[in-house]
Amino acid sequence: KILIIGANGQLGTELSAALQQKYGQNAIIRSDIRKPQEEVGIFEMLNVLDADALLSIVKKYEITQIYHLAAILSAKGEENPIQTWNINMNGLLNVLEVARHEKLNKVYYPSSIAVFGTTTPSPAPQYTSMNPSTIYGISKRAGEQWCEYYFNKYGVDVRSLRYPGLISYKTPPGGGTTDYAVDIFYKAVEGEHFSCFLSENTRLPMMYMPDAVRATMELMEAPKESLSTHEGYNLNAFDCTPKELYHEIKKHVPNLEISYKIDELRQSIADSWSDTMNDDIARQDWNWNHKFDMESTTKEMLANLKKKFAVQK
Ligand code: VAH
Repeated sequence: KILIIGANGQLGTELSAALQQKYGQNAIIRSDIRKPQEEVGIFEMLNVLDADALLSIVKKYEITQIYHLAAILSAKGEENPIQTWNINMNGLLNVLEVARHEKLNKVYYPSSIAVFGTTTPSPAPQYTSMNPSTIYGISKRAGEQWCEYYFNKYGVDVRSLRYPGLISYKTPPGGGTTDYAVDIFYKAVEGEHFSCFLSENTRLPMMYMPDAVRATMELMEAPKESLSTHEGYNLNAFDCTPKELYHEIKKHVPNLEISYKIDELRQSIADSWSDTMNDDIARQDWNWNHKFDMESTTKEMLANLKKKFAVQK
């Protein structure tokens, strides 16, 4: 049985659906700190800081794998750094400890381009200098190292990916720096003006959610012997700037207008991240290959959001 912690989030929602699709609804226990809008399958309220509650869910459902997706993201995390550290770090440690003691088969831990910093070259190599500037990034880098440590010291098979900014249409993102790349599609479909909080030439790595979900499942299904690291694998698809994305969307939605209202905090965070990543190690170790680029992501997002809004009308 698989426990998903943070199942209501932007990634959690879609990863839960994909895992239920593959393993059946009764094999997946979704959990989050608040109830989801619509209940799909088995759901348990869970605050990952409550180690006892976590252990009782693991025992109740005979959990063998945990996908730990709960965290406070980059921009939001800067509002209360100590709380962000507590949730992101102690949440992970609770998961790693229960995995060790209950001898779980596998654990999944999402990392991010947020582990990179101003000393990281671009394209960011798999092994490189990392001095993250946000508490979110610091917690993700520390988390990666704890994962490597628990694998080497206790044999916990924990696996991780450094995601780019994720673009999706099912659940809005919360508190990230890359969220402009989701919001622009919503504004395009709603026929509204788009105000961008990053400057037009801010280049960031991006990925369409179906690629990110597939990468996660392929990594988790890869034979353990093929993995050369239990820190976060670099995972790359495409990179773009707000200006490039705007002009790509405009090909399909000619009347979309954009203006720029820079958010200093998120601009400084974005400027500290690498423009793009080298993901050769993921391609070598477990045959990673992205399917969506900026053009196909744009087509998919517009088509799916139009359907979503048509239904809601
Ligand atoms: C954020 N979307 O912006 C998240 C992610 C790539 C960054 O971790 O914080």
